[in-house]
Amino acid sequence: MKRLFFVPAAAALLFLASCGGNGSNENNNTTSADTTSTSSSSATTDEKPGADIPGIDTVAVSDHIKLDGMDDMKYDRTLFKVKAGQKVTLDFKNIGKQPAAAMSHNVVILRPGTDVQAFGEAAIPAAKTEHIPPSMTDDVIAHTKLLGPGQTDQITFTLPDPGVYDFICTFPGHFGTMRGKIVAEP
Ligand SMILES: [Cu+2]
Repeated sequence: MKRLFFVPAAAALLFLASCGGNGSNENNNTTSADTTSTSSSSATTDEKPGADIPGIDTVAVSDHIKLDGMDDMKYDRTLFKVKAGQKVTLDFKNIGKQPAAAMSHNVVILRPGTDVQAFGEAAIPAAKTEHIPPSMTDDVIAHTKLLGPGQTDQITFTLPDPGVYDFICTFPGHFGTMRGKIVAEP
């Protein structure tokens, strides 16, 4: 005799709280990392110094350049083009109204290859020399006086070789925004 016990299976219902979707829809990867053909025509850079500077094509060669310094710690122009080996006259004016102790300006033209950041930092404590750092005068092609509001200065200089020459204002805190380039053409 066989007795079959049909044990009623206890309906053990296991609710597995499967938190499947964490809703991580943060895949907004709009980074189009595919840089398409950065064709750098490096073959022509030897001929024209500064050819890669944006807007350089619209700047005419001149031997007399004018530049203003303003109360918003900017120059009115930042790009010039001259002839290497030719005398250039620079007329600089501080057209601002802030007192000289707070907002003076100059123009310091640096030799190509000068570390502009290092020069600007070295100039900060050099108040006795109108913020031209004595230890780095070899890097200076020419510079104006340090001008208070309404003052002007005129200098002449010659950029000896073709190349790109940075110029900055060395009044403390200014060289970050007051900087530009003079391209000397062959
Ligand atoms: Cu300045």
